[in-house]
Order: sequence, then C-alpha cells, then structure tokens
Amino acid sequence: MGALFSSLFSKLWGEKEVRILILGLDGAGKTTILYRLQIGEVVSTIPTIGFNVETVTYKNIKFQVWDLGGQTSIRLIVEKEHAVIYVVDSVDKDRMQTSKEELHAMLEEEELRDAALLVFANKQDMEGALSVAEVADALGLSTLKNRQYSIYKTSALKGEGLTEGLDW
Ligand SMILES: Nc1nc2c(ncn2[C@@H]2O[C@H](COP(=O)(O)OP(=O)(O)O)[C@@H](O)[C@H]2O)c(=O)[nH]1
Ligand SMILES: [Mg+2]
Repeated sequence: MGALFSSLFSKLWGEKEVRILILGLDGAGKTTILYRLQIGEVVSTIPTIGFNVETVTYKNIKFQVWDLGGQTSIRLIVEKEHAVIYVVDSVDKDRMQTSKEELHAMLEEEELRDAALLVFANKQDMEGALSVAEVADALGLSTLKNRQYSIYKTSALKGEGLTEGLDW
C-alpha cells in the first residue's frame, strides 16, 4: 500500500507540507489504520500535555493520531490542519452518540475550519456493523455546514477501503 499511497499523495500535494489528523474514540481502529498504511515508522510520544500521540511522517505528509473522548482538549494539539480522518467503530452502537458529539465539537475548532473531513466507518468485517448510510446518519453528517466531507466503509484489520478513502 505504501507505494500506491506515495504516488497518490505526491500527485495531490507535491512538496507542500500536509498535516492529517486521525481522530476518533478509543478502540475505533486508528492505530491499526496507521500501521496498515505502512508508510513509515510510527512514533509514539507523550507530550507535556500528558496523553499519547502517535505520529507518522511520510515525505511531506504528517499524520497524527490520538483518542478523543477524554478530558484533553483538542485545542492543545491542533495546528492548522489540512484534513481530518475520523474513525468510527461501526459496531459500537452504544458510543455512537458520544462519537457524534466529539466529532461535532472537534469541527468547531478554528484551526479545523477549512479542513476536509474523511470518515472511516470501520470494522465493516464484523457482524452487526452499521452500514455506511447508518453511520453517516448516526453522526449527523448531513447537518454539517460548509464542510467538504466523505465517508467510506473500511476494515482496518483487512486493509479494505483505506486507499479508496485516501484517494478521495
Ligand atoms: N474486526 C476488526 N477489528 C478491528 C478493526 N480495526 C481495529 N480493530 C481492532 O479493534 C481494537 C482497537 O483498535 P485500535 O487500532 O487500537 O483502536 P484505536 O484506539 O482507535 O487506536 C484492536 O483490537 C484492533 O485489532 C477492523 O476493521 N475490524
Ligand atoms: Mg490507538
């Protein structure tokens, strides 16, 4: 996937620095996705703000992953981001509402005003997973204003759907 990924992104952005945040509740599959992309060494750090951040830098693209839903404010880490990948556990119906609230709160950040939103309805390989349409509905995506977004079904475990989403 690394090579495909590389050509894909060089086409899109050339040498300009690109920052991509990968967010979602814990357990959604973010870390799995980061490793699945196979684009470089995943560096795990705990900054002074005290929570775990995983970073992969690939050429001019920097991915940063961390869990939403704790007490840590997104404000502490967000710089001007070019894109946000929001990962949802499509099986975890109990926390869908929490995930929705976190998503909408996050998008209110000034730094994310212009960021495109890519949603991964993850764990589609599992029985009982909500469909893409159901996840989109549960997250209230259609109510987003002035936001370029798209949603894809993925299985980070099987490596399915990730490239399609990133291609978007
Ligand atoms: N069946 C299935 N399990 C997944 C998938 N993605 C992640 N997982 C599992 O879900 C758990 C949490 O994943 P992780 O990447 O650590 O989530 P994070 O907290 O968002 O970083 C792990 O046990 C993963 O193996 C998926 O697409 N399908
Ligand atoms: Mg993780």
